[in-house]
Amino acid sequence: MKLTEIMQSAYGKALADCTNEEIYCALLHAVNEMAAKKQAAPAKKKLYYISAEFLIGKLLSNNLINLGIYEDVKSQLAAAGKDITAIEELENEPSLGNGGLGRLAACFLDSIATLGLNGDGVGLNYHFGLFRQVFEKNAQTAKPDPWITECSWLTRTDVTYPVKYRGIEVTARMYDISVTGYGSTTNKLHLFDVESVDESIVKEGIDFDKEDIAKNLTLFLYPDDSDDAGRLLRIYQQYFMVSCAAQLILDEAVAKGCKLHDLRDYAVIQINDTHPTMVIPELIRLLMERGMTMAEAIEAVDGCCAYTNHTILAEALEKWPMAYLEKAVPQLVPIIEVLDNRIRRKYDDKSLYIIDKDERVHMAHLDIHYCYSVNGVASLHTDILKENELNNFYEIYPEKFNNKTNGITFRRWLLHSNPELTELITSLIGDGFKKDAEELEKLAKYAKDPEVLRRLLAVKDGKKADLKAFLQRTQNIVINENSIFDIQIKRLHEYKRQQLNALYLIHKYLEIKSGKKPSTPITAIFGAKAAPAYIIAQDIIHLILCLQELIANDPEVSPYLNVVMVENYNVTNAEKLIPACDISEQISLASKEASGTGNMKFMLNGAVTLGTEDGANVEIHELVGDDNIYIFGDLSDTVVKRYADASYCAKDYYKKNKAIKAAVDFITGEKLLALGDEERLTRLSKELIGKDWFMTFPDFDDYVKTREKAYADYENRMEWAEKMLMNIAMAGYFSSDRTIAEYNSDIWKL
Ligand code: 26Q
Repeated sequence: MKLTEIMQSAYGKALADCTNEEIYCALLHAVNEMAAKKQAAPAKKKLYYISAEFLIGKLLSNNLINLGIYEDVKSQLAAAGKDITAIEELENEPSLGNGGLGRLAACFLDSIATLGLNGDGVGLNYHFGLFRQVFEKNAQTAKPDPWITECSWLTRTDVTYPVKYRGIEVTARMYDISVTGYGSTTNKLHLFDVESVDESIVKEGIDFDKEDIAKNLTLFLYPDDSDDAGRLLRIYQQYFMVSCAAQLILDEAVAKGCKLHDLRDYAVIQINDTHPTMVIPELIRLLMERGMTMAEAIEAVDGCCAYTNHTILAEALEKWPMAYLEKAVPQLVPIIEVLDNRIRRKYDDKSLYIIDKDERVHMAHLDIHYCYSVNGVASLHTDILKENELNNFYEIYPEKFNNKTNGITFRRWLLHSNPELTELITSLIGDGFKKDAEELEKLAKYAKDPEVLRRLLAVKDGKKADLKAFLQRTQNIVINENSIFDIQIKRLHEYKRQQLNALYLIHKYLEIKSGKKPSTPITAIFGAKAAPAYIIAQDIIHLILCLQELIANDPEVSPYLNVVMVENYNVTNAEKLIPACDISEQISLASKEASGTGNMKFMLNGAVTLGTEDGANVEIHELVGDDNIYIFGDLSDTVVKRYADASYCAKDYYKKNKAIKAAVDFITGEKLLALGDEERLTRLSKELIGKDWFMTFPDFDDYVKTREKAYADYENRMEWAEKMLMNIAMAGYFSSDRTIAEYNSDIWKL
C-alpha cells in the first residue's frame, strides 16, 4: 500500500498536507478494497453465527494487523510526520454489545476468518449502540452512543427483505462489515437495519417512543426492558434479526443448489444464547411458505441449529409470554405450539415443556429440543448445566451436550493492544505463537532468567505509564504509575461482586486511617456499565464513585490508596487497561460466572488473577498452578447447596464479623452520606445486610487475606515477574483459534 499515491489520488495533495480525518477515510477505503480481494470462494456448507451482540471494537488497526500491513502503514505515516495512534483515535467504537457475549462473538468472527472457515456473522445495526455512560453527581447517566459516520466500515448492500408483524410490515436492508482474517481470507458481518429507522425520535437521554417500531427497531441494543413496551420491543427486534437471517440463509442455500429438504448440507446456524431462538420457528415458517408441510419443514431444520448457553442466572433465561408473541409475531405462534406438542406427547415431565403452565415460552427449552448441539462456555459451567441446571434435558439428550471453553483473539488482545510485549515474546521464542498460540509455552523456560524477567517488568511499567497518560488525556484522572494496578472491568452485576471489591476498599481505607499503611500504594480501578433499570447496580456504581471522591480528597489516605472508576468502559478502554494491569479481579460468586473472558485477556498480558474457582478461572488455575494465581472463597458445590437449603443468613455474618460490620456501616456513615445520595446508600446497605443474595460476606475474610497476600508477594519483584511470565506462557489454550477449531470439528464440520 502506497499512502502517498492513495492520498494524491483521493485528495490531490501530499500525505503530509492531509488531515488525520482524510487519512483515516482513505485508509478505511484502501483496507476495504484489500479485504474484498481476499474473499474466499463460496463453499457448499456455511456457518451463520447469529447474535444480538457483536462488540467488535475499533477496526482500523485490527484490520491493518490482520492484513499484515500495520508496520508498513505506521512507518509511511511517521515519515510524513503523522502519528497512527492519533488517526486510530478518530474512529468511533460501535457499542453493539453489553459485554462478554458480544465480545466473544467478535473474537469468534476473527478466528473463523483466520482459520479460513466459511462463516459469517448476522446481527443488527443499532444506530446508538447500548448507551454511552456519563458520570454526573457520582452516578451513571445514559446517553445515546452514535457511531455511524460518513466514513464508516459499514457497506450498504442491495439485499432487502420484508419483515411482517401483526398489522405492520417493515423493510430490512443488509449492511456489511468485512471481517479480515489474520494472514487469511475475509468473511462478513451482516448487520440488518430497518429502512424506516428515525434517529430523531430519541428524546431525553435514551428515551424514545417504544411503540413506533418502524422507526425505533434498530436504534438501541436492548432498550430498557423493565416495562411491557420495552419487553415487547425486544421481541420485535429479535424477530427482525432472525427473519432477516433466515431469509438470507435460504436465499444463499438455494443459490448454491439446495433443494431445501437438504438444508443441513448447506447451512449450520450457531444460536448465541437464546436471543436468536426464534430463527427455528421462522425457518420452519419460511419453508412452509415455499411449499413444505410443517412436518417436512421441522425435519428439514433438524440438524441445522446449534445452541450456546452463556448463563445459569434464572433472570437472564428468556421466557416470553405467549400473549407478547401473539401481539407481535402471531405467525410463529401455531408453529411454536406444534413444536411444544411434540414434546408433550413424548414426555410427562412438565419441566421439559416449551410452553409452561403460565403460557410463557421458554426459549432455552425450544433450543435444546430442536438443536443438535448444546454447549456451555467453560468446563465448570458445562458440568453445572449437565448436573444441575439442565439435568433433566441432559438425561434425555446426553449426546447433545458439549463444552467449548471460551477464547479470545490474540490479534486484538496481544498484538494490537500490547506491541511491546509482543516484541519481547518474539525476541525470545520467535513469532510462531502468532499462528499457533500454544507455542507461548516455550516462554516457561525463561521463568528463572533475571534478564528476561527484568525486561518483562519494564514492558509492564511502560504500559502502566501509557495508561496513566491515557486516563489523564481522556478522563482527566491522574494516577500513580508506581502503584499496584488492581483492576476489575466487566458489566456491573451483583453476581460479579463489584460490591465485594468495594467492601475490601473500605476496609483498607479504615486500616490506613488507623495507621496500617501498604508498602506499595494501590490503585483500584473499575470499569462497568449497569443496565439503566438495574437499581442496585446503579447504587454500587454510586458507592464506588463516592469512595473515589472521598479518598482523592483525603491526604492521609490518597498517597497509599486510590479508587478510580473509568467512565464509559468499552473495548477501546479495555485495550489500554488490560496491558497495564498487575492484579486481575475475577471475584464472581462460584457457579455464577459462566466463563469470563476478561480473565483470559489479563493473563495473556501478564496480570495475575485474584479470583474464585468459577468459570474459566478454574481452567486458568489448573494451567498455571497454585503458585501463579490467588484463589479464594467457597467452591461452587458449597454455594449450590447453600442456595438449595436456603441456609444463608447475611445478618448473622454482619453481626458476628467485626470487619464486615465496620465496612458495611461505613456505607451509611457520615463520611459517605456527606458526599452521596442517602436513598441509594441506604438501599445498598439494606440489601447487603438483609439479603446479600450473591454471598459476599461468607467470602469476605478469605478475600481480604488473599488480596493482602498478593500485595505482599508483589513486593518481591523477581518472584512476581515469574508469576507474570508463567501466566503468559500458559495463556495459549485460551486463544479463540483453539475454541473455533473445536466448534468446527465437533459441531459445524465445515
Ligand atoms: C435477556 C433477557 C432480556 C434482556 C436481556 C437479556 C440478556 C442480555 C445480555 C441476557 C444476557 C446477556 C449477556 C450475557 C453475557 O454476556 N454473558 C457472558 O457471556 C460470556 C461469553 O460466554 C461469558 O464469558 C460470561 O461469563 C457471561 O456472563
